[in-house]
Amino acid sequence: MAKVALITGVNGQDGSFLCELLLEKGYDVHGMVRRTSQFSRGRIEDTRQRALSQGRVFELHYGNMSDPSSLHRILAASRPDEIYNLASQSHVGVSFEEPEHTTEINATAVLRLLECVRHIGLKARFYQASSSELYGHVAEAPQTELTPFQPLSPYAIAKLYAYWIVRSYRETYGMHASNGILFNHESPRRGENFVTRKITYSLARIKAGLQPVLKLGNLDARRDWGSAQDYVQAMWLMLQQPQGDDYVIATGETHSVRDFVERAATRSGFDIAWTGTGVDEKGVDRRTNRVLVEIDPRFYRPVDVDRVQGDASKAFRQLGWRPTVTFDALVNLMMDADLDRVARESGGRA
Ligand code: F7E
Repeated sequence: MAKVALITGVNGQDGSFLCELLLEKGYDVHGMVRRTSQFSRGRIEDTRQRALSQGRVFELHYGNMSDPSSLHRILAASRPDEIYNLASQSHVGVSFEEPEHTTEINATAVLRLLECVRHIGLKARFYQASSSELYGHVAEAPQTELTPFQPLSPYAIAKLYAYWIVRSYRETYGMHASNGILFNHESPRRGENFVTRKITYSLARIKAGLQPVLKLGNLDARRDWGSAQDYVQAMWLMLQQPQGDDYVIATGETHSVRDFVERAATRSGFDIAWTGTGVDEKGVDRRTNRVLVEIDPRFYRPVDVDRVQGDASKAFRQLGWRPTVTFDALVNLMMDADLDRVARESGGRA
């Protein structure tokens, strides 16, 4: 019998890669999607059509992390062996504007889902999408599973609750439940309001004459950026272990937003030089003197995590996991995908 997986947030970047991975591994896949007024299955529709044409099970269920009855219904209907909780209000900046909603989805709803699993009496293994944001005001670098958490944003504080409630259910009820403390992970499927995708999409549009300039906030923030496709492998590996546990998933390299802009600009045929400081800083194309990047204080956060760099030695050792995509390769593949996409969107004019 095929194993059954349930993915919440299946239409997100990670959900879309994970459902492809699980279908390849022979799973029956169930996904929870929110009902919205607009079509919200863009990232998974092709995979779903392909799966259905091959007679595979890839079922989508309308539900909402705020609605216990929908969680109950979906769990009872799918009876999963593995649950991947990827549903989240995933934007750290937005969490300062919608702190209660963020807490509801990223904290309370995780407890709600765990309680539903327990009450139905499912023996499902549970993966929780935890985050390097937990480290916040970083106590040490690089960060491991033992580094103290000092979260800064409403997003991170809600995710910290989720982290602990998952550990509590593991320890109290003997659930096979794991936290994947994932550092930033990107792909051409990343939402356009995250900095990496915003950079590659905007540069492609500037190149095509569709956008005048790229406006950014903090250029000096450093992140450990890996490939989303690599990271969903780690999620699956966690649930194949004899016991639930918590793992850092990261590349171990740290780069600034500025580094990302420079590499993406080079890939798209610009040669960027920086002038000015603070809000007056600009990124200028050396060849044409054209301003490509400006600072817009609207994109500053009230507080920002400064230096994120993970040490995934435990995952290397215990899961046999390894990142396969370097920083340069990641930027290049995202930049190339957006250059292609914008060329298609603009009917070849680019
Ligand atoms: O920001 C700076 C911003 O929004 C990265 C989520 O997946 O990873 C992600 O959270 C950095 C920050 O990701 C802009 O201030 C500058 O320092 O791409 P981001 P994030 O906040 O690191 C963690 C691990 C998660 O768990 C989250 O769910 O870039 N930055 N200028 C900007 N960021 C944005 N979004 N837009 C700007 O214009």
